[in-house]
Amino acid sequence: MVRARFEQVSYNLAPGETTTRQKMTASAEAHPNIALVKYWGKRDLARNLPAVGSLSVTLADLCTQMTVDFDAGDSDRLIINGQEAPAMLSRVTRCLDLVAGVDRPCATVESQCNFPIGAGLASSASAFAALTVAANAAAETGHEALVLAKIAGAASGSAARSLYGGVVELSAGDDEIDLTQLAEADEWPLQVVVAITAEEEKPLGSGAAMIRSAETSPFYSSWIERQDDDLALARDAVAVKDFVALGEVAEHNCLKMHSVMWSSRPPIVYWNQATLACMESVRLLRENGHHAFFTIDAGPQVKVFSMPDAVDIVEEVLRKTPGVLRMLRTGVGDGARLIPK
Ligand code: 2P0
Repeated sequence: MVRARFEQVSYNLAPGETTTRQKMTASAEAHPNIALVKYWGKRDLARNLPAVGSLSVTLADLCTQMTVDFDAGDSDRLIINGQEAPAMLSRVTRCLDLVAGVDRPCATVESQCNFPIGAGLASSASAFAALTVAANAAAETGHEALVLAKIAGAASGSAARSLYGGVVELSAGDDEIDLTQLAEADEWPLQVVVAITAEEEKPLGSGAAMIRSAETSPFYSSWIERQDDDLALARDAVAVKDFVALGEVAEHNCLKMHSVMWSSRPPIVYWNQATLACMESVRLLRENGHHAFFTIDAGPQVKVFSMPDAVDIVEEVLRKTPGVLRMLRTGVGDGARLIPK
């Protein structure tokens, strides 16, 4: 376990007067997660409580590294991949307040992300999971993982799941969420190939899109009502490592969520032609006897799950699919953790 570093630094208070305070800093990394039973809809907007439970797989190779430095500057700062990022700052500030209290010193937060941000690859999940772990260590607040998950979830619903590795279920209670790790990262060697079909940021953020769906889609209420059935099917499939059963419920749940989006007013369509072409490629793979299933989030990228014996053919078929720009390939990863700075 890497501990937060505390350095003694001097601050000038007034001309000629100095004092010594602790400089509190720590770094953490977290991976995005891909939901197979999706979170779409909020029960409580102010607290960002999800309307439904969800079930996800944490990825191994996509990663956000976050350094939190409570450096007692005049205001919080956020730097993402070397650039000042004021747009996300208020969410970061609120998250730091929840971890370390509103009386905390101001912080400089630096984030490095090795995959596209805001493009339907759950970059906010890995970001806020890493942020809570780094802030918790830097401020020595000693919160346990479930508390950090709840704080991360208040910033970004899916971020709660990235505190944990492997296969994770988020339960949505009336008043708070709960999290259960259903399988460890090394328990089931699922493979994920992400087909990138567009690199730009999505036109509508998922938070606003969820609100629009709840207010306007005629299918929203049945989406909510059926979610527990899908969660039970997915949980059972994970328990016995039934890839085909997991794939069936995952594709069904994904298409149901997108039906809610499409039937919103105005419609929310994150897909492009390559998204559809990838779905067809997966169907053809299955027709040829290869076990694979897809899922798609609030963006045009297609995530294809397979077992190790099929991952090469999945990658080859997706590479040849019209409109696929590039691919990312990964296995199942661990939860958020501290790293050396
Ligand atoms: C999920 N998504 O379960 C679903 C599927 C996108 C589609 O969670 O508003 O960025 O910050 O709580 O976590 C993306 O939504 O939403 C998401 P907020 P978040 O992964």
